[in-house]
Amino acid sequence: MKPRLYYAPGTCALAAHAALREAGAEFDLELVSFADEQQRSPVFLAMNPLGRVPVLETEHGVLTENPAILAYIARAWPGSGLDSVGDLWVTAQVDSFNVFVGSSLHPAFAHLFRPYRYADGDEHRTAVSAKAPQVIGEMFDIVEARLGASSAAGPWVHGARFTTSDPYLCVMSRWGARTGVLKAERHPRVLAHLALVQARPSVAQALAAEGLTSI
Ligand SMILES: N[C@@H](CCC(=O)N[C@@H](CS)C(=O)NCC(=O)O)C(=O)O
Repeated sequence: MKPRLYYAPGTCALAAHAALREAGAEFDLELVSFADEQQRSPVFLAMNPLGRVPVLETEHGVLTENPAILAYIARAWPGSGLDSVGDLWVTAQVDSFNVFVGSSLHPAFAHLFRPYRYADGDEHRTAVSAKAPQVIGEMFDIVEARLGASSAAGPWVHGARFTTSDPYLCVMSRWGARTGVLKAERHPRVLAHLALVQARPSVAQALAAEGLTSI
């Protein structure tokens, strides 16, 4: 059975989408229309009770949560450019970075885009959104320093090797650039990394398939 990725354009599902292409996987893409609230349909909620993409349907079952999906993709296509399973430390670093994105950077954006999850009432929601750019900026400061440390070895998050951390960070950086939180003078390495990742064929193809252009 071919894996099937449920996605919505430009969301965090873009990371798994690009990773599947980078791995050379054959897969099906299934659009989940947020405009039609399809992520809250009973069929979708049966796969992911949180009502969120990405969801990856595999021969083993249904998988949710970006860090787990990205780890699965990297391990399920051995020999692909993403496979780092043979290297214990690289794999641990990739898992660490991806969990940081999933548990800290991404939720900081959720405070900006979806404040209703965190507070009731317009005044409180406005306050939640207003605080978010500061927190996101501080998260990107950590990423900026991280890219500085790995830049001697190569252009990617983990140095010379392109890993799932690169498309995952790319999604966050697209949001950071779009919202103006990323600033050229404060986050030059993050923005340079964004341009490089978007130019990578697997990512460029994923963007095109989702009807998106580079930022
Ligand atoms: N922790 C989840 C978060 C997934 C997530 O927040 N997905 C967003 C898109 S970026 C979504 O589907 N939102 C739909 C909604 O909130 O209705 C993961 O890492 O996979």
